[in-house]
Amino acid sequence: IQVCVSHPGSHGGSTRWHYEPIRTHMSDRHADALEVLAEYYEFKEIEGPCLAFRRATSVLKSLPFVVQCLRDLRDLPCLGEHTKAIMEILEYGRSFEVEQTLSDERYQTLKLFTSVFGVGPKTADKWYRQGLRSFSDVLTEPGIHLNRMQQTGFLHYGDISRAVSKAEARALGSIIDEAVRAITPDAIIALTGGFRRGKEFGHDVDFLVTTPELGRERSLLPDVIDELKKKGFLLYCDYHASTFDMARLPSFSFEAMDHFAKCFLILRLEEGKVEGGLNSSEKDSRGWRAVRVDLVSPPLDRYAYALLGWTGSRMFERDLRRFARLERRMLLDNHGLYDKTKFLAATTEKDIFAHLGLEYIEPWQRNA
Ligand code: DCP
Ligand code: MG
Repeated sequence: IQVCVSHPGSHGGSTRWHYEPIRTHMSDRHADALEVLAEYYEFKEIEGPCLAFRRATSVLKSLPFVVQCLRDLRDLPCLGEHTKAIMEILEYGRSFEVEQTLSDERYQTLKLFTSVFGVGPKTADKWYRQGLRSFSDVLTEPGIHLNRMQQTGFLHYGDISRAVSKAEARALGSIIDEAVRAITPDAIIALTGGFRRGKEFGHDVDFLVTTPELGRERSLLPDVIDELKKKGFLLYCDYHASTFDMARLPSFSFEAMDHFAKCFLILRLEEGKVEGGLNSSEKDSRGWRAVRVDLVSPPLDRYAYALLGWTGSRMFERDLRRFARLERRMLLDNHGLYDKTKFLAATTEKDIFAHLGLEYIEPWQRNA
């Protein structure tokens, strides 16, 4: 989780740094190029190269300098054979491999279809194999059945595919705060996800909500959802009750969702509630927009683990789990940290880093 390399500017000295949100035009360009290739393999469901490109993207994003020549790539971890695209950009100003991918019909179509809320790579691929290439193809194809999530995805497509700003996330924070406190005044609420890491924009807004009373969190979300509905904020709700079982050990699979109660929402956000206005197109005069919001409700004794897990980034979480497993012979996931079968209690994220024998890493340092 820490990149340890020789900085090109230093003479053989070793520099350590964390994932940091230091972004430059050039490193963005290289990282974006590799992300396209990662996505290409993701759509092909070939995990190895997909993960390798994502790792390489993370390394590039974490560099405190701009990659300007091949020498800068020397000694960097995780870049290996995946430097071809970067080398092409450095040499010719563009990458042929990336351009080829971007003009690939299957890539373009899957990218388009998976941009709809509720449409994953499997459905997108199924539609592609049926010969569908555009939204109108999908919406007019007689044999296609859209589930409720996908119908909502198409209905609010413009709003949901538009980035959520920090000001909008703050406004939603107040709405959630008010709704949760109307149910239990002593609730504990935290902003998680990309906005907790200090990102300026996100695709949704993630919150953790719980109560000091153990067990009460199991029925908290249904009450909060009712409250949001009563206040006219709720456009869509997909609620999953808790299936959390204290006795179950963490899973090895990173991608598996945790078992806490959670809901995937679409909320109506009024212009007047957002400082500086909505992040909407100029022509949009409705005065409101739809925003994706996730609420997760862990029991208080697992709160720190849920907070760490939901703060991300995904690659940071993956690396932290890998570190726990390989370096410490421990198991970490959103529910807890286990040394063999012993659960290690934690009330804060700092406790978890201490259990792992790591220095505390601030949320803004977990960005790549
Ligand atoms: N997460 C997880 N397991 C999942 C989904 C998410 O552990 N199956 C964690 C890692 C993510 C965090 O939750 O960083 C929030 O998920 P998002 O998809 O909302 O990702 P971000 O908030 O980091 O980015 P953004 O919402 O801006 O796309
Ligand atoms: Mg998010």
